[in-house]
Amino acid sequence: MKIVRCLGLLAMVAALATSAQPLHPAAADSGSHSLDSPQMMPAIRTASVAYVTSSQKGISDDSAAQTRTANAETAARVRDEFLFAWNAYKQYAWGHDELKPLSKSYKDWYGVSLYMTPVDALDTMILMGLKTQADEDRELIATKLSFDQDISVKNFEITIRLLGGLLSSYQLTGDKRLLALAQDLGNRLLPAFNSPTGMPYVFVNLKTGAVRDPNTNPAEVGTLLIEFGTLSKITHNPVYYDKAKRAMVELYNRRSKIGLVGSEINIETGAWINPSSNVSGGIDSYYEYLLKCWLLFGDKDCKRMWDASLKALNTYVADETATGLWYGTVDMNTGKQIATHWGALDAFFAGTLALGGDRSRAQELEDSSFRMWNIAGIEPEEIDYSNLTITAPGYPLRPEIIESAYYLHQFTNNPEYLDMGHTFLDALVKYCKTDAGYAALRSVQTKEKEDDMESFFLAETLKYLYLIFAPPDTIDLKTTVFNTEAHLIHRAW
Ligand code: DMJ
Repeated sequence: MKIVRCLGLLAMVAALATSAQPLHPAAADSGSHSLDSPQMMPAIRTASVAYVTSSQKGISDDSAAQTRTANAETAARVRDEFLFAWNAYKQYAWGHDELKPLSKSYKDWYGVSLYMTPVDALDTMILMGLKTQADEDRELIATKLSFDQDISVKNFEITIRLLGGLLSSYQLTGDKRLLALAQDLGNRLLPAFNSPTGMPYVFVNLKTGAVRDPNTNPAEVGTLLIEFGTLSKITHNPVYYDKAKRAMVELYNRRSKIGLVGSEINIETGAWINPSSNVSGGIDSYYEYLLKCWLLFGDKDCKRMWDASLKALNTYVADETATGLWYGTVDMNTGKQIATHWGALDAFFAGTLALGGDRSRAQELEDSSFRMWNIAGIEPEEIDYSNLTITAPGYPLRPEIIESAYYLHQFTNNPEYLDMGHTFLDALVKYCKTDAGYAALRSVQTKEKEDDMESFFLAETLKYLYLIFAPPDTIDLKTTVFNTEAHLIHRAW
């Protein structure tokens, strides 16, 4: 059923494909002229897994029914772990950005709280059917969160976590207070785009609009359009879409002759500072958004940019080796290989490939990432894939390999991805669970913990893990796109 839906979407995507051409922001089709009325999100099924009782277990000896029951039990287990982590946040960090699980305290990124964990966690709670917690969380956000703060914030992080989280939860609940917060935040972030090229500065002051740090990377420039574009669609004000789209196009237009981008760029001069090219952190979600902005907005420029970029990546960056398929690091101008590194962040790319229709490479790549996970029984931040040795041993509770397993399970229904899901869940519980939430690992080799539970653990890691086991029609991928922080955005236009 799901596969049929996705094939339908891919057919639509293919039918609308056009040939690659250079893009000029002024002429680009922003798609911002066809704004519909905001609609609430009808496209998710919440927590049907909650209601599988023991009397229903074994209701049939049919193996599909048994799989469904087993999956429902595992999804309920994931939900219990989410609740455990959330309750620890409530007990020790309520009203603050993040829980510090070892010291049983909290941290605020910028001295004052921007309610990072409450906003990031809210749509996961709604999805899991945790209504009491979601209502309490929503009330906290709506009554306490204020962006009228004299602080310089990272445009990228605040966009993907807070703007994305508020918009998603607004679509899911219809609570206009969340939309008002999102619009206020969007307006306060807009000055970030006031650069000579239109690409954003790294930091923007929420009260004064002062900007700083012109040296940035493709991910921070090109991972804004889902959130800003959705704000435009809902508010009928094209300014957000146009600014974020221009930034993405300006970056794309600075690709090398062989179609690749580097890992550091100055947004005042437009000059590249670092020509290393890969799909790793710092570039990763730029590629993700080229594809997803096509799927969410039907923006043909995004489709052209995605197709051309994917071709360049598969030509120069993909590396088929004795240890599997990987995407390495090459010089953006020559395509010459610089490094054979792969990491936890890179693991998103299997899911993006699957979403883009290349299931075969996606499966191969996910197998490679799973090989990385299994080196130490839980995923290191980075390995050298030429010899499968760990080059960066931390694990900050990242979601990407789980996200990719979710997409692949959706598209293939292959039980291999359920097995992966069990491996992920068991390892998280075994190595990261503390008596007050979940902790990052300083080293996957020693399993030494770190006093950190990033908000994306509740926004993404446990959401994708839950979705692997939830009924396949829980999310309709034909009408819903996840932003890079796993916030659900419904295509209501
Ligand atoms: C999240 O904030 C987002 O997924 C981002 O795109 C990359 N890093 C973290 C999770 O690892």
